[in-house]
Amino acid sequence: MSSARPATSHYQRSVADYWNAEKNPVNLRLGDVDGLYHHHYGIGDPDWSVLEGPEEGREERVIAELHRLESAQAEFLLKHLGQISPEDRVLDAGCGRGGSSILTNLVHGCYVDGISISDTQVDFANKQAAKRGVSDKVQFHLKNMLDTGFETGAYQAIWNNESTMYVELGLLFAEHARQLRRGGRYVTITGCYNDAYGLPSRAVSQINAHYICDIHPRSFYFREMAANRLVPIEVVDLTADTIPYWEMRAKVPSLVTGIEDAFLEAYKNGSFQYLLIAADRV
Ligand code: GPP
Ligand code: MG
Repeated sequence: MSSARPATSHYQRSVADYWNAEKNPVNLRLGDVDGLYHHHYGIGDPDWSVLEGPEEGREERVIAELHRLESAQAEFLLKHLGQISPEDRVLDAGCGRGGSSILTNLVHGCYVDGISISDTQVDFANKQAAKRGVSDKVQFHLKNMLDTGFETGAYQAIWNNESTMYVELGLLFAEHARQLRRGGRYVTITGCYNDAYGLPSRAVSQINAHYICDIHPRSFYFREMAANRLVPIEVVDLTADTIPYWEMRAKVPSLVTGIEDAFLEAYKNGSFQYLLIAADRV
């Protein structure tokens, strides 16, 4: 597998095409608030009063509020990375436009590698790092998270923020275990389908079709971590914390992408769960 051509299958190339073309206002306008461009959802209690009050400025108020909830999600993930020193290297697998990577460098001052199979995202993220003057420590690369070519044992922490549903978990965790040093930390925030519900519900299947992804069952995460020297230390069910984000997002016509009702239905019927899983590399 060559790093110069990171999308190695027809499937991966179709995913790269999606992200190379993607310009959703819900991502770009939220990112414009403070220059942290996220590709994940929000958690926490929204301030519903932003929808009230004068119509003038309402859209900006909701954008700022949704962005605050998405940043809260990234900060929550970041809190689970464990001790990170400025000399440490961390890896953002499926970095999107770079928001989580830049935030992690802001908080810890560490070296961050972000990787994506979308060259548009990698270029965008590197421009953001340059704008902030952190390109010496935060670098984005066109790479496949299943075969990065990065050094073995070089990373203190690795995370996937809503990007595991694009890959086979067994291959992913084997590569993460290789790159993490012993005692390092792996964290994911992910949407998974609930084994206790059964197989994927219609709403889960609609989410898969919308993003061209393959949402895994909850059980696969633990099975594949256990098989790859990743031992869970914390599991947080964020389902109830993310529903209000979707309820607010669904109320803003200029931001909706059409997938909001499927998320709300999937979370509310119990077929889909939003989880943080943190694991130690042993
Ligand atoms: C959000 O990206 C994340 C994904 C597309 C991966 C799928 C996630 C699941 C939990 C199933 P985004 O911020 O680009 O999405 P949107 O454009 O809808 O805001
Ligand atoms: Mg988004």
